[in-house]
Amino acid sequence: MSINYSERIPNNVDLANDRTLQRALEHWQPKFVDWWREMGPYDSASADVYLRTAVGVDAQGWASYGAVKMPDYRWGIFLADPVPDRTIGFGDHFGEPVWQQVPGELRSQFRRIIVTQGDTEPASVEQQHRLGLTCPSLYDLRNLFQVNVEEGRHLWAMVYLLHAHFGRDGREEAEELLSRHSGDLDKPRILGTFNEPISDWLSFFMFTYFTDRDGKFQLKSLAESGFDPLSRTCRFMLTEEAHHMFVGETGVGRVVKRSLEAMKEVGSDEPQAVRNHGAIDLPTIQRYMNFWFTSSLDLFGSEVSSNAASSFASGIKGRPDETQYKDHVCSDATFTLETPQGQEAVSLRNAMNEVMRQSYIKDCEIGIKRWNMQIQRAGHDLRLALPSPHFRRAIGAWAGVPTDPLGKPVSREEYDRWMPEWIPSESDRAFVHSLMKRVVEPGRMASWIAPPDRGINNLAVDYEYVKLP
Ligand code: BYC
Repeated sequence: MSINYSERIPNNVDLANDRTLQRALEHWQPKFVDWWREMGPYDSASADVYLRTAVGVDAQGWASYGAVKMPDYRWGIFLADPVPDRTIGFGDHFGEPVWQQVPGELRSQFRRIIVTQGDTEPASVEQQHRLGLTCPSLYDLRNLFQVNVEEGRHLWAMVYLLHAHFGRDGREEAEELLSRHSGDLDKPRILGTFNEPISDWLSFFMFTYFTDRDGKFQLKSLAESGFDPLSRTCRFMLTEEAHHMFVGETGVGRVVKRSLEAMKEVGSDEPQAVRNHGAIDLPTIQRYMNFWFTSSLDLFGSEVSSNAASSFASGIKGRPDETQYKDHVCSDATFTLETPQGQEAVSLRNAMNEVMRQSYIKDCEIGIKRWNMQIQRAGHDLRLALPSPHFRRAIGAWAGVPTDPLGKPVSREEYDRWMPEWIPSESDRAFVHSLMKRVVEPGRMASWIAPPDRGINNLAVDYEYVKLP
C-alpha cells in the first residue's frame, strides 16, 4: 500500500475515507506540533537536517533522504502490509484468524500496553531535549535529530491505534501522552528509564544501545500480536528502530576507539592520564554501561508476572520471533527462575517477561564483543562486561537486593559505599559533562570520540549533515 503524501497526515491507512478518524487526528496534530516545539530538540527549528523520511513500507527502498527543517518533517501513519490469512501464533487462540478490531474483553489490557509503548516515544525526545547543544559533530547531531523525529513518528503510530480503535478513551489517552513529561515530579513518564536524564552524549549512546534495544524486543513481541493493526504498526516501527541501535553501537564503539587511541598517545592506561588527554577512560565507560543496562533490564517487568501470563494466553503479546519456539501454547510448561531465595520453578506463561529479558541480554552481548575486540587488538587486558542481571534492580524478584556487579550478595552498607565505583559517580558525570562542547565544523569530531567509519547514505563523513542558521 503506497503512502499518500498529499494529505495533511501522510498515511497508508486510507484515512481520507474515514472522515471522523481523520478529523480526530487532525485535531490532535497541532497539539503534537506544539509539544514538539516546546519539548523537541532545543533551538533547532530553523536548521536544515539531512533526514530520511518514510516513503513506502517495502523493506527495500522505503526511505528517501534530503534536507528538511524538523518542524516540517512529515510525521505520518504507516503500517506494514498485511500478511494474507494471518493467524494468531501463540496462546489460547493459537491458529485462529487475527483480529482487525480489539476484542471487547481485551480492550483495557491492549490499551494499557499501547499507552505504555506510546509513552516511551515522546519521553525519549524529552530526555534528549538539549543534547544538540553539545553535539560532538554534525554527523552525530544529524543522527540525534533522525532518532528524535522517528520517535515522534512512533508516537503517531500508537496515537493512530488509540484513535482508531479505542474511541473516547483512546482520544483521552492520546492527550495524556503529551501531558506527562520525562522527569516531571507530578506527571512523570510511565516507565522508570524514561525519567532518567540524558544530558551527555555517552548516556545518549548507552541509551540508544541498551534502551532502544528494549524497544526492539518489545516491538517484536507486539509484532506477534493477534490484534493485526498493532502487529503491522510494530513491524514497520522495527524497520526504523534498527538505525537507532546502530547509533548506539557505533557511538559507544567510537568512544572506546578514541579511548584506546588516547592510551597509546599518552603511553598509559591510567584513567586520569586518558582523561587529561581529553578522552573517556574505559572504566568510566563500563560504569555508564552498568547504569543503562540495569535500568533497561527493569523495562521487561517482573520475572513472575500475571500481566505477562494473561497477555500471552489471550494473544495480546507473544515472544519475540515466536516462530523460533516449538511450543506456542505453553499451557503446562515450567521455567526455572533464579530468585534471591534460590531456584524456583514457575509456569512458563508467568515467566514470559524473563524469557524476553534473557533473549535481550544475549542480543546486548553482541556489541560488547565487538568493543572488546577493539580493546584486545590494541593489546589491553581490560574487558567491558555486562553486569549481572541481579545487580541494581528496581523491579521484580531482585528489586532492592544488594549485590555487586557480578551478582554476589553484599551488605547494604557495602552496596551503598561501593555504588560510586559501579555506576557513574558525581565526579564521573562532572568529567563527562566537561567534555561536552559543541563541534559543528563539517567533518570535525570532539576530542573524546573517533570519527565514524562512513557517513550516512553513502555520503562523506565531512558532509554538512546539518546546516545551522
Ligand atoms: N518502570 O507485571 P509487571 C521503546 C509496572 S522501549 C515502572 O512486573 P508487566 C523505546 C508495570 O507497568 C519499549 N513501572 O510487568 C526505547 C505494571 O504497572 P500497572 C516500551 C514498571 O506488566 C527507546 C506493574 O509494574 N514498550 O519503545 O508484565 C526510545 C507490574 O508489572 C516497570 C513496552 O514497554 C518499570 N521499568 O510488563 C524510545 C511495551 N516495569 O500496569 C522508545 C508495552 C513494570 O500494574 N509495555 N512496571 O500499573 C508492556 O508490555 C508492559 O507494560 C511492561 C511491563 C513490559 C513494561
